[in-house]
Amino acid sequence: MNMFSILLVLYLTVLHVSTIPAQIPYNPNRTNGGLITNGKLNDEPMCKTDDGQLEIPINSKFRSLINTCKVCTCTATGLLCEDQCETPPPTTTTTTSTTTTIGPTESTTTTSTSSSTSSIDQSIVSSTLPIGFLPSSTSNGGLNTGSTPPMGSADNDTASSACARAMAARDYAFVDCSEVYLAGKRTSGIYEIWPRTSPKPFRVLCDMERDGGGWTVLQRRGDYSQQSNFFVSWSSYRRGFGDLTRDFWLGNEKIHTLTNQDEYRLHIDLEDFNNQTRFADYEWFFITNEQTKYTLNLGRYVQTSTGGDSLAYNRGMRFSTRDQDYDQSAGHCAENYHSGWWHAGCTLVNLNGLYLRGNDTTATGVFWNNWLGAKYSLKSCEIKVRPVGFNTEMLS
Ligand SMILES: [Ca+2]
Repeated sequence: MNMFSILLVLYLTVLHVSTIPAQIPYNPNRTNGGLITNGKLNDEPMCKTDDGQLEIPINSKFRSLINTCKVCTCTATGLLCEDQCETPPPTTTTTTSTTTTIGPTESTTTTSTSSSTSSIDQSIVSSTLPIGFLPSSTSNGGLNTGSTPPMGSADNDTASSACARAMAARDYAFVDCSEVYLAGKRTSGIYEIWPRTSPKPFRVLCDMERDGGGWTVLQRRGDYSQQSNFFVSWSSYRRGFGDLTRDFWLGNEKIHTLTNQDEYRLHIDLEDFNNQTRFADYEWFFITNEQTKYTLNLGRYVQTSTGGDSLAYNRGMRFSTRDQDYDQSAGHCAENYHSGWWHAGCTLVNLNGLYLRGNDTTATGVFWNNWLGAKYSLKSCEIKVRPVGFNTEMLS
C-alpha cells in the first residue's frame, strides 16, 4: 500500500467518524413509539444528529451521503448504523418499519404567498444536508405526488443528492387529507402527511365524513373533560399544541406549509350547547410565514354559509399571542381576549379563547359573534381546509 492509499484511508475514516453519529440517545420521556395512536402534538419520538440539523423518526432509515455504505436506523435506544457495502447497497426500499422517512428539521422557508411547486425545490436545495434519507416503507400506499427526482452521485454533489433523496421520500407521502381520502382511506382519524413545502412530515386529524371528506383539521375545541390551554405563547402557537384526539391547534408553521402548497377552501363548523350547528365557508385561505407573522389571507365568505361572516374583520391581520402583539389596537388584544388569533382591533371571532361553556360576561370565550354574540362560549368548533379543486365525483 503506497502513501497515497494510506492517506486516503485515513481521510475516509476521519470523514466517516465525523459524519455518522454513532449512538445518539433517544429521549426516554417520549413514549408513543412513533405510531399514530397518540394524538399529542410535538411528542414524536425522534433521533437527533449531533449537529441538531436532522431529526429522524423512530423506525426510519437514512443513508450518509458522504459515506454511502453507511445506513442508520433510528431505534428506541438511538441510531444503529451498519455498513452495507459488504453486500450491494439497496437501491429502493428495504425493511419493515412503519413510518415514512423524513427530511431536514428546519429549512430556510421560502416566500409566504406562493403556492407553486418551484418553491419546494428551492426550500430543500437551500438546506445544508449532510445526510440523505431512504424511504423505509411504502405503507402510505406509494402514492406519487411529485415528479421523480434525479438521482445523482452522492459523492460528487452532496446537496443535490440530499435533495433527490428527500424528494424520493416525499413521493411516498400524502400532502394533505384530501390525498389520503383519494387513496381510499374513508375513516376520520389521525394520519401522517407531508406537505410539499414542509421540511418534515407530521400528523394531522382528517375529517373524512363532512361534506365529502378529505378535510385537514387545523383546530378543534370541544367539551372534553381535559381541556388544552389555548392562552399560550407565540412559540406554542408556532409549533402547535393540544391533542389531535381532542382539542388542539395544529401549529402556525404547519398551517403555513399546508395552505401554501395549493389553493385551499376554509370550512368552520360551530356548535352551541343546545346542539345547534352553524358553519362558515370561505372561498380560499392561507397564512403567510413567520417573518410576516402568519398573516391571514382570506377569500370571500360563501353566502350559503349559515354562521355569518365574522372572520372578514380579521382579514389581512397578523397573528398575535399573549407574548407577541401585532394587532391594530393600542391595547393588547391577545391578552384581553385570552387567545392567539389574527386580532385586528380586536375580533369578532375568538375560537382559541377560554373554554367557558355557554353564557359568560367577559367576551373571552370561544365565540363567533355573528351567530350568538361575543358573550356566548361555544360547545365545539372545527377549522379545516381542503383543496379548492377537490372533487369526490372523480371517484365514481
Ligand atoms: Ca396592540
